[in-house]
Formats: sequence, C-alpha cells, structure tokens
Amino acid sequence: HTLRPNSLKHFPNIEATNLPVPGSEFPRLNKSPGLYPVVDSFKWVQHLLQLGVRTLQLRIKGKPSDSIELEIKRSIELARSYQAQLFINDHWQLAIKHGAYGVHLGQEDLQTADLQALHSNGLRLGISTHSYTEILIALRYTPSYIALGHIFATQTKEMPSKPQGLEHLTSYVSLLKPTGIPTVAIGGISKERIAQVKQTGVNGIALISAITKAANTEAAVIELNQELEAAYAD
Ligand code: 3NM
Repeated sequence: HTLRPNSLKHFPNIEATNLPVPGSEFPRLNKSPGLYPVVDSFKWVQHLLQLGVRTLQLRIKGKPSDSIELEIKRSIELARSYQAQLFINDHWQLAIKHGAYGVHLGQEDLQTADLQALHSNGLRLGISTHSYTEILIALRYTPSYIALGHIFATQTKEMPSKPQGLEHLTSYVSLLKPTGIPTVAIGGISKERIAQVKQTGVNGIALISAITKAANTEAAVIELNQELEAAYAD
C-alpha cells in the first residue's frame, strides 16, 4: 500500500526535517499582529515603538557582524520594555541569547536553525512561505504565525517567484483558518492596498517600503493603521 496516490506522484516532497520535539507547538502570539513593520536597525525599532507599533521585525542584512549583536540586543531590550512583539529575522542564536520575543525564518533557515533550542527557550517562530508547498512544510512546525508572500510586486527584495496576488492570499488564509495559526501578508503592500489585503481575513500586514520610504513615518503609521481599522474583515 503506497502512501502517495499515483495522481500525486509529481507532488513535491513536503517532508519537513529538523522538527523540534514531535507534536510540540511554538508559543502563540499575545496579540494579533495587525500592522507589522519590518525594519533594519535599532533606530527604526526605537522610532516605531515610540509611535505605538507593537508588532515588528528586525531584519538586518549585510551589516558588519560586530555591530549586529548590539543592534539586536538593544532592540530586544527596548521592545520588551514596551511589551512589544519583536521578531528577529535569521539571527536565531542572538535572539535566544538575548531573550527575544520571537524569530522569523525563511524556508532554508528552517532546515539549519536549532528549533529545539528556540522552542525550549520559549521563543515564538514565524515562517516565510511563497507557495502552497511551502505552507504545507511550514505547518509541520506549528509556528506562531505563517507569512504569505509576496502578494504584489516588490522593489525591496528580489523574488524568484511571481507575486501571489489577492486570490491566492484569500485561498491560503481560508486554508489556514481552521489551524488557528495566524497569517501575515507581505510584499508590495502600500497604503492604497492595505484595505483589500485586510479583507482577505489575513491577521497581519507586513510592510517595509510603505514605512521606511514614507516622507513622514508618523503620518504613515497613523494612516496605515486607520486604513487597517476601517477595512472590513471576516
Ligand atoms: N519578504 P515591501 S517580500 C522581505 O515574500 C520580504 O517573503 C518577502 O517589502 C516575502 O513591503 C519582502 O517594501 C519585501 O514590498 C517586502
């Protein structure tokens, strides 16, 4: 008796490796992510916390490694004092060392990070996905949230895949709803598009350029939050 029906013989391998304790789940978020800015420095984290943002990600790419630990440490400590949900992208060792709220990992880092250590230290885990297959893989880890990207074309990161669009996002959100794992949309989301993204029922909206390229950050955060609150969602 074969586990994979014939019609699925070309279905990609969705075996998840590097699973932490079997059956274990990563801790839940304290609150629904809502507006979820992704920024690349302590200065940005500080500024956004001062503006009332309570879910955010520190995603440092291409900086000298001696400055990274200090940025991460200070960000974690400040976020904690605001009781904010700060996720550290990639640097899971430093996230554990400094007691981060959570870590955000891509599919590749998922294979190499010490998930057992993340789990036993009580860190939350967010996972990036870019397809149905990646969602199935992410589900095996029962993460704290699943990011769905990229929804629209983005200038911020080079993406090997095509934008998913709102239709795929809607399907993925309904697929994931029964699991109770919160969803986060990312990629090309602007103030003008935030309402339609929210209407898919997604729990969080991750943004880079809509925040970091705005002429006035405070006005951008206020307007993005207003758009988010005004939007109808299931
Ligand atoms: N990850 P902006 S899209 C960092 O799909 C990142 O996984 C993506 O930036 C993914 O809001 C993306 O400026 C860039 O489009 C998001």
